[in-house]
Amino acid sequence: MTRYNHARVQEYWQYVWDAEGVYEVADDAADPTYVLGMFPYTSGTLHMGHVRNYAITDAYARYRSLQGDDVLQPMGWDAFGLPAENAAYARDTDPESWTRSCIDQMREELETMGFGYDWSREITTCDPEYYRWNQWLFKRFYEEDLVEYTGARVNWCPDCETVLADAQVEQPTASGAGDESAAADGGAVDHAHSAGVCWRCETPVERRELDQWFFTITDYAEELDAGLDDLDGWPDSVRDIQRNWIGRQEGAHVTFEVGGLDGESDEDDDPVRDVDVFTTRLDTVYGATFVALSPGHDLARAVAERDDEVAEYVDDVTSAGVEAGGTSGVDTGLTATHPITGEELPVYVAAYVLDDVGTGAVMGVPAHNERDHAFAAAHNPPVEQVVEPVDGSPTDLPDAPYTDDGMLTESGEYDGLASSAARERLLGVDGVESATEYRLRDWLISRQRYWGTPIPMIHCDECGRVPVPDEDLPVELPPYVRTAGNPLEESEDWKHVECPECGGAAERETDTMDTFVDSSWYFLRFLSPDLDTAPFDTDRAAEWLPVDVYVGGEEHAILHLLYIRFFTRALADLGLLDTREPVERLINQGTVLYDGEKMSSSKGNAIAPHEYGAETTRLFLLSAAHPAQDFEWTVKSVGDVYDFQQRLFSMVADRDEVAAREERAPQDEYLQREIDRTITAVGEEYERFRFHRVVSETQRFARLLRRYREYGPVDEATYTRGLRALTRFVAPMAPYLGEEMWNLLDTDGMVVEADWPSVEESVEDYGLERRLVETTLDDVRDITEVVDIEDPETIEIVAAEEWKYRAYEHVRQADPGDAVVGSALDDEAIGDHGDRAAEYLGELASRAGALEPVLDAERELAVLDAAAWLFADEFGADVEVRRASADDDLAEKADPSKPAIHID
Ligand code: ANZ
Ligand code: ZN
Repeated sequence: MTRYNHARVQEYWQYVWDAEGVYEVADDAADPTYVLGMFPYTSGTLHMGHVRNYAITDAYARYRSLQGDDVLQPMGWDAFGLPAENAAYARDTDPESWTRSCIDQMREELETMGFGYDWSREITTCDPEYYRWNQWLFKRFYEEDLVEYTGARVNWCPDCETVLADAQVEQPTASGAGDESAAADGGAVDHAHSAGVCWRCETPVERRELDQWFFTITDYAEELDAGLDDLDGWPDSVRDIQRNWIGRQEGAHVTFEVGGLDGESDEDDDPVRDVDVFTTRLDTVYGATFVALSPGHDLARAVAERDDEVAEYVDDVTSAGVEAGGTSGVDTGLTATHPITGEELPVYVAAYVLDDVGTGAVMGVPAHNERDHAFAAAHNPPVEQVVEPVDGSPTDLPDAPYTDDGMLTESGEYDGLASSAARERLLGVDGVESATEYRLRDWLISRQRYWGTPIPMIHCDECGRVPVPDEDLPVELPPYVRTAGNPLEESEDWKHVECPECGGAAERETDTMDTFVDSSWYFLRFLSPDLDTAPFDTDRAAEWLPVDVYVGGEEHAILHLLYIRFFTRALADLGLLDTREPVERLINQGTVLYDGEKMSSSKGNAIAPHEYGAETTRLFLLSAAHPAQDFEWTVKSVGDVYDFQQRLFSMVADRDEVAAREERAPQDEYLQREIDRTITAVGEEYERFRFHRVVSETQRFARLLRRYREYGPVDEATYTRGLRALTRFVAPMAPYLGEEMWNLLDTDGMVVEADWPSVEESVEDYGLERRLVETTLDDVRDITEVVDIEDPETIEIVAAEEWKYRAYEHVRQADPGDAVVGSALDDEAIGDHGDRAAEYLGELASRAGALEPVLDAERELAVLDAAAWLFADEFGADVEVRRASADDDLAEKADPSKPAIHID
């Protein structure tokens, strides 16, 4: 047997692919297909998760390319980020050198794996030519009011010494932080309003009040939510996670008139103010016994101006002296008039009310809400029940709130109404307006770190915040200085500039952008990577977008995948794009496990992608499971895949030793059909990303080819057609093997440039055909066993009489309730068979709903005929295939798709 050694051929093929530029795609491609794997963070080594991600992407890209598409599959580097800074600090180097060396190593590893990237489009986010466009886009967003600079109570990681976005604050996990991606899938599923840990280092997050830069993603909350309904090509799980994160809430704004402000302050000449609260439980409005404001609420700040107690409390909360979400609060002494009952309610400032949720104010209903109840228990407001269980069952009030819907009580004219009906009716009342709020909050993008894109703003005492003029972009990072804080703060030369407006002394913004900004539009840069007048070419984007298939890990369900949807819309509104959704089809790959745990370097159970050979590894990763499934790495299965590669190779390599014959034989028909069937099946599996099924189809087909060859001399044309198809089945997953096999088959050109094999005769019903042969073989096996015939001499396979197929279709296609037996008997071809027909029809009618489709009479006989050699081969007997006739004693036993069998 001739051995295949991919380590020995891979460099050759890489060289040829490269020399011929086979993966480079023209900008103006006729049939553009954009297949993209999430570009890697530049950690330095490729881990198994990467390889799985890119093996999936590459297999599909190569398959589409065989199908004739012009496939763009680019690769680049998500090169900014804190880990590089930490590594540089620890190793006494600088983040740039560190990152560049990581990139070189990872690029080489990717090339070894044989992925077909268009390297002419490589991009690196830490290149000034790239991040310049982050700055340019920031400025366009700024002009469109999509940027806000505001003081905020923010999440601060004391260990990373930076602010974190909400989505980067997680609930602590048991396992501890791992590498970048391992940490990211801890599941930032809920908004972390209070206690939480840093997604990267799991240090408990603190709250700080800082001036920060935000992208106002909330402007798009409604659209981002609604758009999910149309993303049919995305996994439901990701859509659900996003929907939950955006958190659309239907409810109402209720307006309370707050008095008691008059005369106390000169600045406050407005004696009453309207305060809107947001509620999802308007039905409980009669039970409101207080109003609570968030510490950041305008009115709370106004009161703090003149009330020391309130001022102190607000101060404590913002400086993290008071835990958010607790029951702390302070009475403002103000009163709010209930818009319906006219009652005067106390007004508190309370930490459990969040600044940026709803209106930043709530009506407190202690009887029906947990947080309000807890707050009321610690302060004075009474608990007044206004909803009771419909079935009259008791509640724990006033000790515990009753939070379910029910029937209204103590609610004036609304008594007796169900909660849901009351919510609708109350919307008509003065002071109440229906409202939709979103839990999503604005995207905090500033980071007090070095290794990111400098925010292109200048702070001037005279002019305020002034954008850096476009012609001065990029604002490049100054040389790195090793310091515990933010190196940009230490770069005096860099920091001090002239104000672009007044020419006076001013200072640069020293915050850099969240690196998720870099990855929010990188897929566009690949389309025109060298363009120096704009971030991307708008016309080209119109050709190539949306991305046809995007492959990556589910840990990005919120952050990255929400940000690219936001960016795409913002860019469309800037007139730069004409599409509003970036990705048509999303594939989330599952996790590679080892001993039941996620394989990762931080767990010490990682296997290097090359340990078992690059190509064997990628083929194994694809064959082991559906892309979305987690699966266990087992050495034995890797070995099986290696053997599979060897078998395929030797079938082609040893082809000359196969004996050929001139005249056609029945098994040639069978093989022709099976080639057509397998081409169809494999194509469907590729299209559905079921690479594990591609592998099993390919294995099955290879077995058949070997059997055909061993059965006797082959028909050379048919056999070669089989081998050529086989090669193309496997080439998208094992590209080196594919090229070697193609080459040995004396085929012109390379398999990467070949066409997908064509089907000679349509095989719509290939599933039925295969099943017929399989079940008939099984039946013969059963019979030989039961009757204990060791060496059968003859096997008769007898297909049913033709009228039975007619009867079968009659019943199968009848509507339920039809008198099908009678009407079928009216058909002479059936009716002529008298009692036998009536009896058969009755039997069919009794299981009418369960009748599977079957082949027609002629097709069934042809399929069995062509498969006869398989029976002869397996049982060493003469095989006769024929149609039953009426006087046949086997006729009674033969039904459509269930031939009668007689063995001697
Ligand atoms: C009155 C009420 C009565 C509420 C009741 C609930 C139950 P959920 O509950 O998560 O769907 N809310 C509104 N704005 C808030 C803010 N800025 N900070 C904290 N809480 C706020 O969210 C909706 C509820 O959250 C709202 O409905 C409001 O309390 C509270 F029996 O209003 B509800
Ligand atoms: Zn100025």
